[in-house]
Amino acid sequence: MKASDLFVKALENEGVEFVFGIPGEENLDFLDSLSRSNIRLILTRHEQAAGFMAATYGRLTGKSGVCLSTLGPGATNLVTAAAYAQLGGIPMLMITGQKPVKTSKQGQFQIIDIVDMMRPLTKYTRQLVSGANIPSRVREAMRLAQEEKPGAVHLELPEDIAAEQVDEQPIPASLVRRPVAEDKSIHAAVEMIRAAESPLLLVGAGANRKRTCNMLRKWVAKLGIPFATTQMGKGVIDERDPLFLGNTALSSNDFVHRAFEAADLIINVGHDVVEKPPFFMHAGGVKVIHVNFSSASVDPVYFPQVEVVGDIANSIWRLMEQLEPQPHWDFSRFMTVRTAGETSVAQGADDDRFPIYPQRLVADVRQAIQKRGIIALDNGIYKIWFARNYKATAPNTVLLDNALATMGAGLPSAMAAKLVHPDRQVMAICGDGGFMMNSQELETAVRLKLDLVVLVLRDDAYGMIKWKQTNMGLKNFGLDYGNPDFVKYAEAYGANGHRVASSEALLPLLSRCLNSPGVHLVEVPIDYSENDRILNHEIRELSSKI
Ligand SMILES: Cc1ncc(C[n+]2csc(CCOP(=O)(O)OP(=O)(O)O)c2C)c(N)n1
Ligand SMILES: [Mg+2]
Repeated sequence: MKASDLFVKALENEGVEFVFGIPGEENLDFLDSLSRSNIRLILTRHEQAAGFMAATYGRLTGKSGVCLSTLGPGATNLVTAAAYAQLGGIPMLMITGQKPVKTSKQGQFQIIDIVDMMRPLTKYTRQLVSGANIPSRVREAMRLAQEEKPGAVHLELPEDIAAEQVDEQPIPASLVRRPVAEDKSIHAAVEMIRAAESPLLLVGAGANRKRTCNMLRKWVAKLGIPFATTQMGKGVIDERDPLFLGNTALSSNDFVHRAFEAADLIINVGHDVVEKPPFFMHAGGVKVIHVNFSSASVDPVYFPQVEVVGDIANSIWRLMEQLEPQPHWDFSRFMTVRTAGETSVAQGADDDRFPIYPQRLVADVRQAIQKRGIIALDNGIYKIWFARNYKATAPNTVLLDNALATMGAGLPSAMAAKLVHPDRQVMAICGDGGFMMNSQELETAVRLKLDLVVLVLRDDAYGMIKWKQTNMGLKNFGLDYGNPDFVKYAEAYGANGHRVASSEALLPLLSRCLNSPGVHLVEVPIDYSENDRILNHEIRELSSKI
């Protein structure tokens, strides 16, 4: 058998369903092998988008997504997606081609050291130097990508190795269970939680795993300890729960931070310092129990006193078994904060200004989309509004990136979400800046016949940076641009283009697009004029008064 056939068999053996990417001539044997497989090739228009799609597949399934590129320029285009998966704790395998490694008549044309380039961005990066090694290399790469904390891995398959004759077979995955926390750490945590007066549960990215979500829901129901979410922990527990205190979209000075200040213990589940800090620790301040698959990286703003390291679902279950609600627990201050926070979050939901007010946009999207519908956010100022105001009702229904926080991932990740969940409504929410970074994938979405809604929030600027610029007291400079006519732009791709013309028109238009087939781009003119006043000043002032 051809080594590339063995490579594809090894991927089939791992349960791979899709390969996202753009082949080059160095991948042609691999492509030929793929043509005889049930694995579906999803051809994209930029490798970065293929990488974001593979990563999102990994995020939603827990199984490594796979992307493909050629050598040199194709592989360098994967770099941002590698960083996205690696920082985001998302399993993803990148396969890149290479010129023949044994003999080649092309000098150094297109050759850079991709294996080395991927080193700081991956858990594992290797060149295949013999077809016989394919089974072990693929298994090892997949094992590492998927093991907690998941991340990116890379294999380089040179042309001559892909064409070798081999007779090896893939290596089946072992039966492996995640290690569980040691008894004494559980005991220490139980004692601390029992003795605390006002413990608070914080749910972060690492808790967004199926078993963990179930267990945490039971935990909250049994113990009645109020909880907050980080941006990437949204949806683990339904944010409509009466014990939900708020999301840490901002790192400080929001209502939810008043609850952090009132807590004497934070049970921090699944957070690590890669995500923007949800709160800041200070010497002599609140105590923290770190519950995660791996130990806490110490940081000036994060240095927990107790760590429960091991499978999170198991840890939560064992803590729950040993704990009962304590009569001395006092959550009254949390509940005051909650009430004020909920009022603040509801403000502006019915604002009828046009261009659309961000709070109105969040409220209307929430109303239009199903409970299990998925929103995939790009990066811009609206991400803060969605994280803060949008109530996530089911796990992994708010796909946002608060780790690399890259622009350009909104549309590709929505497309991958639709491939994984064809039965659910999916909406990409992008700024005009982030959308234009991978807007060429509209062609891919149309070709794949995806039912997808793509919101493009038009402020004709890199709004998020303008917000920071204003906050720093600097004059408006260097962040405004023009835009194409988005309706025509969508239509040029064979998608449906819509423009919101008034605030009342927004909700019916969103509903209509979500409920009709095809790709719908909706241009939403957006009013960011109050971002600075509200996010930097009003919230801080009002929350300090409660
Ligand atoms: C790839 C990349 N480049 C630059 C940035 C820095 N950055 C963060 S948000 C932002 C502006 C986003 O503009 P837009 O997508 O239009 O969203 P808006 O804030 O205007 O709604 C920039 C430049 C980034 N996060 N990622
Ligand atoms: Mg913008």
